Amino acid sequence: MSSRESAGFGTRAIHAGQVPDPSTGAIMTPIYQTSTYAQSAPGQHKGHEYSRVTNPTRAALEGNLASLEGAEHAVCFASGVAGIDAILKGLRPGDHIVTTDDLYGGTFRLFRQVFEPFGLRFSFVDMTDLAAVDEAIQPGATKLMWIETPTNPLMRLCDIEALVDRANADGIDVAVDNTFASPYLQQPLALGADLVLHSATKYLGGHSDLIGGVVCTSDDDWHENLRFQLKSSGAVPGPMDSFLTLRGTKTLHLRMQRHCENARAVAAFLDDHPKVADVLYPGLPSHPGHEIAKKQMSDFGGMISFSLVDDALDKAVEVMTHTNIFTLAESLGGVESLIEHPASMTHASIPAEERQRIGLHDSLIRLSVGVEEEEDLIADLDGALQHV
Ligand code: P1T
Repeated sequence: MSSRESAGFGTRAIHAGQVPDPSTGAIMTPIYQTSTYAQSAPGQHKGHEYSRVTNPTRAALEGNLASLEGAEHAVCFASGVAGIDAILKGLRPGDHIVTTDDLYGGTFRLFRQVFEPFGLRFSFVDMTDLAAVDEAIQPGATKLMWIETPTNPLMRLCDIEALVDRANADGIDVAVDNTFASPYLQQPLALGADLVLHSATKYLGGHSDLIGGVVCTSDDDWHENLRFQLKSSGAVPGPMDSFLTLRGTKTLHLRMQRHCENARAVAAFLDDHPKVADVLYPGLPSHPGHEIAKKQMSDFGGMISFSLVDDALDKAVEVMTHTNIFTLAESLGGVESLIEHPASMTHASIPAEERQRIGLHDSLIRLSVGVEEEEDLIADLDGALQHV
């Protein structure tokens, strides 16, 4: 390992996977905007044949992200859901998956509406409840545990180490969607997980200007399978998006520090506000997952969900339509603060009765706290809360 690759997180964020361009010395990895590569004779090339299979800009990004997750391999996809899709295609009809019942709506839709009809079987359980996980496991049939932590949007904390222990006892592989935490705050592979998935659209890219995904693993069989899926199904990120993600990760450590600081202040403000009922933020000592968060995360992240004392949809809409800095929009993890309504936006594909069952109320508001000035964010929310 070169010293760059064994260096601290912030140094690897900037350098891992990258060398100055050998032909020009360009510091930034070029955007290799090409579909194919000249061969001097059939099969004789400089490492790349066709950009669905490999591309130098994407390869640099994969080297960078593997380093940040402490993985042997990273495989980049055109979106987060394309990465999830590739993992599930490594399973076979009849295989059973145990997953969280609170998870990104698009993941739920992919599981329920795409893979169930192809014969995969899912149990959606509250993974903060180890007894419920235990009960859901079907020895021999359960092949994968799919963990999201913190969960989207209820901010539940699943104990990765405890779940890995339970999975290992039955030879079940464990995948962790690490999108909300980012590799800066949480390293699931070091806790025993087999696969880590990111929507690179979020904190990795960090600037709300791309859609991307990545799966990191140190398991050679999974790596081979993921490469096969990428090559065969073709959900590849383009060179421009790979470049933008690579540029984003250079400041990941700095941005995450500020996201955490700002979210801590916003959560404390909301927690004290007379019109706010529940504040779901793992950094609050009152959060039921606070101790688990302290154990497996180095800080508590930039995501907060909250509900109002007056638990009515129209009141939540008043808040969401009266912020000036927080923009009403789906997605998260960018430098700018966003506010959104999970029930009608990011989680609308989860049936209403299922949302009610897991406690995803229609009045729930989700914040992605950006890296603006803390006092401006608090003043913005304070002003919006005066409308209810
Ligand atoms: O949007 P895409 O890059 O395909 O990533 C999907 C995805 C996967 N996992 C988690 C935890 C996610 O939050 C997402 C995407 N989420 C949103 C768009 C959102 O606003 O929650």
